[in-house]
Amino acid sequence: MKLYDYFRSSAAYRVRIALNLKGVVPERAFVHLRRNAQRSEDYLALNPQGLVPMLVADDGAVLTQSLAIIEYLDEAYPAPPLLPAAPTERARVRGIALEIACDIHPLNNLRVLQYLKNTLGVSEEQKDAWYKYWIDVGLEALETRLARDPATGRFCHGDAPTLADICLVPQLANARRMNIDVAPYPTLTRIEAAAIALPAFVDAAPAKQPDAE
Ligand SMILES: N[C@@H](CCC(=O)N[C@@H](CS)C(=O)NCC(=O)O)C(=O)O
Repeated sequence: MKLYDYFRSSAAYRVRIALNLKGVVPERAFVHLRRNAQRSEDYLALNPQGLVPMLVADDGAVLTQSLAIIEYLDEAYPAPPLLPAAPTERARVRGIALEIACDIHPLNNLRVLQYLKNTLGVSEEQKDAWYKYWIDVGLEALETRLARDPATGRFCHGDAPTLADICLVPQLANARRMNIDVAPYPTLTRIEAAAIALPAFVDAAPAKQPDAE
């Protein structure tokens, strides 16, 4: 199994956490996003979307999209489970994960920011304001939802880490990297503190990766 990774990618960070929780150690390849390696001919031949992460499974299957990769890992390596057993609980966890992965993260992706700046000509300040705005809109809704829902426990769902926490931790790291104040999100930061006490989360952090700069 080979993971195409980049230390600062929050989508790849999700997959690294899942691999660590499962105790699976893949071969690694590093795709330097700042140098546009994701748009090289070789990489696009494997993944026409030009995004990381990508996982090439042992049978040669090329898997893309962090959530699909994580669900593959959960099915191939069932322990510990990353989704609860009951259908409504699974849907809740997926809903939280998708809130982050579909409604926050894509708005702040490198190619979107590059388009804003290089094609639409927005200033650095306007680009940063866009970044902060969409993170705050997303985190505010997630904070409200998790704070009032009794299904929230030590983690986003109950007392064990799930797909939801796997998405939350990289998104908060991303917000912090952009100097966004996370103090208005006490439930999210409480859950983050519980998660980053676990070696699987610690070892997946951007600064700990071999390609970290
Ligand atoms: N929905 C995708 C998002 C993947 C994604 O946006 N990856 C970013 C890094 S976090 C990327 O490769 N960006 C390269 C670019 O924008 O050119 C997933 O969950 O895997």
